[in-house]
Amino acid sequence: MSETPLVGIVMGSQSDMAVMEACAAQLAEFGVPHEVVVASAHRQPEKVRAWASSAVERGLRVIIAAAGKSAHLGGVIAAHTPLPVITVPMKTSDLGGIDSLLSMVQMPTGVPVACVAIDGARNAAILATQILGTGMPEYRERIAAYKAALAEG
Ligand code: RP5
Repeated sequence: MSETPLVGIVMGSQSDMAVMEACAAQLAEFGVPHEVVVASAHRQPEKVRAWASSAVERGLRVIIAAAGKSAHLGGVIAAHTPLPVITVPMKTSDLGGIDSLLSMVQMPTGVPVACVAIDGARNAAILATQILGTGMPEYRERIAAYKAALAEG
């Protein structure tokens, strides 16, 4: 997308992309400009810090962080930005994503992150668009239309 991104999607590995493509697709469906980056909290800590700490000045309003196993990416991102962070726990081969889920949802008081379901990529996009909608009526209207369509069945 050519517009300034409002939502940043970050994931810990290229291997997360297969799931997170659905997140980007949902944002695109809502017309939300977004960017996608792969940056690992433990393999590329400086890349994560630089990306997160420059997010506000680059125009981002919401961050979606996806990771698996000991999934500290969202918490590390939250440490470096005042923006809201939505985390997506990746399903894992050993523990089915419970490891990722607990790593994200049990953030200590003071540095919260929101957390959607295991592999809940689309819900992360919907929630991010809802957050944008609190101050940008066009996105609130798109969510309202989406919910109306859901209700139609
Ligand atoms: C995390 O470890 C990633 O978010 C990914 O979900 C998991 C496995 O990564 P790879 O070994 O596939 O790169 O860092």
